[in-house]
Amino acid sequence: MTIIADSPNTASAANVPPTTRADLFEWVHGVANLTKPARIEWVDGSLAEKHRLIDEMVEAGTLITLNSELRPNSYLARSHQDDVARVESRTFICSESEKDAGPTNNWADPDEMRSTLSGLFTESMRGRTMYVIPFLMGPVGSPVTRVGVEITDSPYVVVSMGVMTRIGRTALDVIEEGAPWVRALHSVGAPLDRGEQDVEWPCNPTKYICHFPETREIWSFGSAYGGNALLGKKAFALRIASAMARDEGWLAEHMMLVRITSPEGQVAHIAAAFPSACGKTNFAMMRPTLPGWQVETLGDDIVWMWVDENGLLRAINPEAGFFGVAPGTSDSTNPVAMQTLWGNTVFTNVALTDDGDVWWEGMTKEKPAHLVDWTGQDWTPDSGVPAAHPNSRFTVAIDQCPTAAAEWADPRGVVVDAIVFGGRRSHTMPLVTEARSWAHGVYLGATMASERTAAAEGTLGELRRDPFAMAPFTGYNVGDHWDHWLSIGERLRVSGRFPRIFHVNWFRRGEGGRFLWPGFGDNVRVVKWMMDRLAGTVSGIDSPVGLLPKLGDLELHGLDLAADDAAEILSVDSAEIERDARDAQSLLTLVGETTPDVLWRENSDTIDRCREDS
Ligand code: GTP
Ligand code: SPV
Ligand code: MN
Repeated sequence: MTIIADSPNTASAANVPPTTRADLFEWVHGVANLTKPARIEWVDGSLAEKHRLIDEMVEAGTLITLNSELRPNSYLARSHQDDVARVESRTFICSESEKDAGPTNNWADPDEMRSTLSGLFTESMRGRTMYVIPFLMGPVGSPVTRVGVEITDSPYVVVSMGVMTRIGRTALDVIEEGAPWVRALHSVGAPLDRGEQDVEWPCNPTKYICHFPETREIWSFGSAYGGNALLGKKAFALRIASAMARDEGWLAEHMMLVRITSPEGQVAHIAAAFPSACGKTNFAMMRPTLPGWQVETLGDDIVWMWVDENGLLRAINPEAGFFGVAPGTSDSTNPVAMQTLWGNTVFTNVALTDDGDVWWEGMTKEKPAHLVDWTGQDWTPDSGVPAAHPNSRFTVAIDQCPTAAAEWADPRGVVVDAIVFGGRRSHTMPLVTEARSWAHGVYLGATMASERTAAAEGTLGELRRDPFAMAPFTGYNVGDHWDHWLSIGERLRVSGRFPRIFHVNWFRRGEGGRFLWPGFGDNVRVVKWMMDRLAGTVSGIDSPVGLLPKLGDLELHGLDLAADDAAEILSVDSAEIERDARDAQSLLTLVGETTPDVLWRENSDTIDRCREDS
């Protein structure tokens, strides 16, 4: 780490920053002049630097050191109670024209927002260190790899960015070579006066997460949590990158990425888009219950895809770590995650056990008799509140994942064989269905819906349309995003190798609200059907939502699933699908003239099929 100066105003010629890029140097200096930090540090990504920052955070009470015998080199952070998830209502797309943001984003005039933000950022880093983090999204040498620089006044963000992305010299070298870079400015918005005692989780009740797609800029104020603050993630790798991808002809999507190998050696790469807290990490780390099947992990949250010179859809994971949902993770649901978390992990908002380890709802069948909950209060099973926040998370490097594919960082990426959409739907959508064509698949993605989770503010369980699981993440007009997917389809005609598109629903419920499908490792049974479809060894049954598996083609052997439940979960009720298709029309109408005609046609075809069916 290079420490430039105690104060930006005393920066001397001897303390030159580690860059020759005038635009970078000037930006850093301009931000320092605005935010007035006590000092500036250029982050180099070294282990020594990480340990120093961690030690400082332990000293400040931001991190609690876990029992090193149980969880080596691991820490617990407790956030402010009002800073626990992404804040979609405070997230803005500040494109020049409101139409470019589209009706599903919060738009704000870029000039007005710049002036609001300039006010908020004025002296916002007073008394704090301003860290400059060069970071790379994607492996060096990939055609879609992009670089950014995050400025932040939060050491928690620096350490987290170091796990989630490639920070420091590697990224700076790419900038030095002349690559364009994304400006990502972050402040917790909690200036410290001289002698003032800092709090454990500084933040500000006023929050703004702002994106300027034309100038490829991010300004984030007031939150230190997850996607609000780790700007390489949702802000860059999805909102800004999706706008870049539209302009440059590729795709930036909210997806996990895996390689599947069957016992017979059939290999496929699957990319799946599920909304937040709807099963991407669990799919990415699946331990299959069917013997001989293998799932290797390439990514769990974000995928960047492009059509290569041979007309094949290739994909990389631009991240280098997992920021995964803790609750529900256990040795039975996700043993691979439990192994990944053996050490070197930062946990945020989970509970602390009496022996200095972590716990969250669903980790063990039996609840511990005593814990300290995520708010720092004593907790017992009678407390009547969750011990871990429902959106509590772990931050850990991909290299710790025992099932990480060797190619997870291959700049050439992998060829995508299947794309899967899915959401949390208590009813209506079957366990799995296959799209009839690329256009029908784009329609399924565009109209997908899911019940709200704790990953963002909002009413839990409320059904909302979440096109491509990108509702909070598309940095431009959602209708143009649909059109872009259709145009990618046109380009795949060169090879004719269209990934098959599926829609899944692990979350259908039966009487009493119980899940009909066991999920997790048993989802491999659905994957097997997809692989059989790719190999052409099974046919599907036509239905209004697409092709369904024949009951006999879904491997249910060894599963404790009542015959009625199996039939129900694979069934489609035309009346329900028709109601859903009509409901989806309000989104197509809202998006208005930007909605591609093809999607209206797919919608009316769906309704026609429902009519024929009933
Ligand atoms: P983000 O990180 O917010 O984007 O979430 P994600 O899509 O990666 O979701 P994740 O895999 O972390 O799962 C979220 C919650 O759903 C966890 O509590 C899981 O235990 C639960 N879950 C995941 N897969 C399944 C499944 O197949 N069946 C059931 N019933 N629950 C699941
Ligand atoms: C999500 O909400 O989809 C996440 C967590 O992956 S966050 O990084 O906070 O966006
Ligand atoms: Mn996510």
